[in-house]
Amino acid sequence: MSIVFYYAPMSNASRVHASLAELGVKHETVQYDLQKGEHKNPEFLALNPNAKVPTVVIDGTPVFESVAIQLALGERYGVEKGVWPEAGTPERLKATTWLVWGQVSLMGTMFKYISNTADYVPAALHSAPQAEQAMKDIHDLLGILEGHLAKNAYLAGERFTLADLDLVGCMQWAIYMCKLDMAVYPKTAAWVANVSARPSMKTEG
Ligand SMILES: N[C@@H](CCC(=O)N[C@@H](CS)C(=O)NCC(=O)O)C(=O)O
Repeated sequence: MSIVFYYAPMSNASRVHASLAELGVKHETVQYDLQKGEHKNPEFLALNPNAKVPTVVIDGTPVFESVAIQLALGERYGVEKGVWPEAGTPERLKATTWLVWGQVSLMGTMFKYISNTADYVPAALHSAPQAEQAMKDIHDLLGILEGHLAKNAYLAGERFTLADLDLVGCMQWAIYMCKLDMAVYPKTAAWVANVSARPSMKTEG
C-alpha cells in the first residue's frame, strides 16, 4: 500500500493533509510552489492534466479532485479508523451527501461571491449584482446547514466524519473571505469551532 501526496501549503490540499493526519496514514509528500509554477512539470501533468493540487497517487493510480480523494481515503482507511461510515449504512449516504453538498453547492456559491469581490481578481471582472445574488444564496445555504446542525451534532449524524473535516476546512477560509457574521448561525459556528480544535486540523502540509 503506497500513497504519494502532491500538495502546496495553504491550498485546497490542506483538507486532504488534515484527512491523512486524522487517519494516521503513512505517505510520501511532494511539495510544489504554485507561484513558481513548479507543478507544471511533465511528470505531474501525466498524473493530473489539470495541474492542480491536491493530487494523490494510491498504489500507482492518480486521484485528483479533493472530494474524490476524501472519498477514496474514507473508504480505504476511514471505516477502520471510525471516521467514515461503513458502506451500506444511512450514515455513509449522509456523509457522502454532505461532503458533496459542501463542495458543490456551498463552496461553489461562496466561490462565486469571492470571485466577484476579492482583491486578487481584477476589479473589471467584478459584478456587484452577481456578488449580491451570491451572498443571498450563501445565506440560504447557511440556513440549511444551520437547520441540519440544530438536529445533528455532525453532518452524518452523531459521529464526526471526514465530511465534517472537509467542510470545516473550507468554511474557515470562506468565513474570512466572505466576511460572514457567524453569530447569526450559532450551531454552525459551534460546529466549526469544535471540528477546528481537532489536532489533525492544526497540521499544515
Ligand atoms: N476542484 C479542485 C480544485 C483544485 C485547485 O484549484 N487547486 C489549486 C490550489 S488551491 C491549484 O492547484 N492551482 C494551481 C493552478 O491553477 O495552477 C479540488 O477540489 O481539488
